[in-house]
Amino acid sequence: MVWLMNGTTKIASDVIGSSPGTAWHVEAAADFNGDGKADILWQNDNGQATVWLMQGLTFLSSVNVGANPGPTWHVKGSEDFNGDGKADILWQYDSGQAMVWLMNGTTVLSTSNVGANPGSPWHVTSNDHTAATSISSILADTSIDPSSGAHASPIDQPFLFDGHLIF
Ligand SMILES: [Ca+2]
Ligand SMILES: [Ca+2]
Repeated sequence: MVWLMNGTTKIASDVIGSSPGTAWHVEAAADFNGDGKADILWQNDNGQATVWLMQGLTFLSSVNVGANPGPTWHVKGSEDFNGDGKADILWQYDSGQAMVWLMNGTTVLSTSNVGANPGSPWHVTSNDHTAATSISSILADTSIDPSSGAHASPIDQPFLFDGHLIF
């Protein structure tokens, strides 16, 4: 369900789409296709992420995002990390490792671990700009294959987070 708000006043609400079932959880609302309108990011209990592209309260289409990384990876939020106007996806693994998938719409462009693993007691709790800033100045040193979870070759140049990626 979406409530359309004017400030803190609810001006309309509507149920959107059909229920995908209890295994699916809304994780974030962000603009994936750059049309200025929020879309909805879901994750299934089995790990699969899916985006509902939206036109206001109208459901347009449902697209699986990338390969399923498995149930040990958790979508933690969505934020435009590289400033291209399209939402990216922030993940955290059970071990504590954070990862960002840079997206072009619903297509995964690249995946990179974010910084060193702080350990399993650490949990990403928010995807707002404060959280993006809180992981600023962390070097990302490896990339990861979302299908296998295996570390791939190190990226050529480490990048710094400062709300956005700086290459
Ligand atoms: Ca959109
Ligand atoms: Ca982006």
